[in-house]
Amino acid sequence: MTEMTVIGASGATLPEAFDGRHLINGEWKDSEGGATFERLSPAHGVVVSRSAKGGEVEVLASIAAARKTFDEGAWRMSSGKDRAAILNRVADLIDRDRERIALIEVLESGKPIAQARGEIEGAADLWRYAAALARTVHGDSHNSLGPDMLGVVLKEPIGVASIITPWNFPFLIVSQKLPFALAAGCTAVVKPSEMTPSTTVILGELLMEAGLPAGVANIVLGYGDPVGAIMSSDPRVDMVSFTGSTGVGKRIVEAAAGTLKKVSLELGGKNPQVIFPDADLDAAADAIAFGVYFNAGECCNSGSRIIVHKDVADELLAKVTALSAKVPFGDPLDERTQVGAIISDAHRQKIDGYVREAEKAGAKVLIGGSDLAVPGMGGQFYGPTVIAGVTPDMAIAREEVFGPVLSVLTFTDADEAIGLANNAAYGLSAGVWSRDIHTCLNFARKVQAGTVWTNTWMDGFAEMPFGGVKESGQGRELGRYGLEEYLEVKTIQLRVAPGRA
Ligand code: TXE
Repeated sequence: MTEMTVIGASGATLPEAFDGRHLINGEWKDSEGGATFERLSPAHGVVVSRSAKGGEVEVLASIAAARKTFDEGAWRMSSGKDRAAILNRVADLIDRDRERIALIEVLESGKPIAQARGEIEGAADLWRYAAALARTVHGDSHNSLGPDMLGVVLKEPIGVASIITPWNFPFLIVSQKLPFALAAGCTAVVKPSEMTPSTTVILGELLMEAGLPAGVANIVLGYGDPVGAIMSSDPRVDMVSFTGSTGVGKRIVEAAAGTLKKVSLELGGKNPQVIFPDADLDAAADAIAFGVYFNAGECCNSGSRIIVHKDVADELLAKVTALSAKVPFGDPLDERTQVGAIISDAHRQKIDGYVREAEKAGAKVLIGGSDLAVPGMGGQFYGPTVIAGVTPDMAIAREEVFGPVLSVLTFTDADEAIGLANNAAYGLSAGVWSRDIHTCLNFARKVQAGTVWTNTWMDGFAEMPFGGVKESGQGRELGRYGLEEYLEVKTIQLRVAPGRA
């Protein structure tokens, strides 16, 4: 690989553009007609990858390969032990290639290198966890149906899974889905976001190296239209697993309805954290700053909405604003950076639009609220932003901004806080800060969210199921539930001759 130097603030040398192709039935393929698309680094403004641009031909061939491989049965009937061995090998290869994967993740997404490394390590852990689950696939039996009947309940792989992923955590999110599908015995067609395709291509290389049979996992690069749309409607697909925007999630449900596919959706969030007056305000401020600036706020779990008791609002805001002023931002290749670039200029404008609208409606920008010029960088950055005086009627209180922007609302009693927390179409995650466990549990039971963090924010474990209620989605990833998503129940009823045993 020849090296070229780019003038980034870190002075790093960047590899030449990554060439990505489709993985169809175990073979690397260009698109028919040679169509490609390019990705500019959102931080550096240089071309970092060139990918084959999939169309109908490539997506139909991938679905055909996944269908044929599933129906032939070798993979779905393989032992959990054999599937686990492959998944564990993939995990080892991810560890081996961590730096290479992290670098491309940074270049395509603009996220800080330290956070990208954490993401790749977390992904390897998910492949290992799914490997362990592969050996636990089982149903149950019924021996109290009468003297001549025996009932057996099997858990079988659901079939061909379409896996469609977004740009914010490309390698982690594909690893929340694909290893669980494979552990269950499914075959898959995977489409990464057009913004961040390359680490999924690297994953494809690792799958082949680990010995995954041809056709079990296929990768098509390209856009939602036509690739994602066909993956959602084709009758040969049994299930769609999607992470992305709520709008596209709804379109996928419509597309899947024609053949009644199962659809699993992990969508947006407007995640509230409620801070009661007895909370440890230093710990809360730290977690709030981390939770809203992690991945530049481009995170479904972003703690973007603070609901703080009036008595401690000033003190908490002073702490959060001071931390916001110190967050290291800039070149994502700099080891110290904690807030990198915004994924695209269009998205930067969307973030700024929310901030300007809130200001017009009477909210107050305490810090940030504008683009950041980072010397030596060609990409787009937005400053860590805290907005106080937000009221429930403002768009910024209810809609997903997906940027480094914190909205602050206040409350006076617990019922009001819970009402404010539930005042959004989303229900992904929520947080509560108090030293009183009863306050925390009361909130945890009444808040409409898939995950509730108490006196902490954004911890994640392979063992703990993750997903949302309301318009944040349906279905669960991770934990045992993450495997169950890809399993179907089959009932076998046997009439046996009584007394022959
Ligand atoms: O997501 P999209 P985008 C939110 C966040 C962000 C907004 C837009 O608010 O600002 O979504 O981001 C594929 N059929 N989240 O535009 O469009 C697409 O190619 C099938 C929240 O990137 O939802 C990509 O692979 N697939 C979120 C994937 O869907 C289609 C993470 C996601 O793209 C399709 C990212 C179609 N009709 C954004 N159209 C989270 N939950 O974390 C597009 N796609």
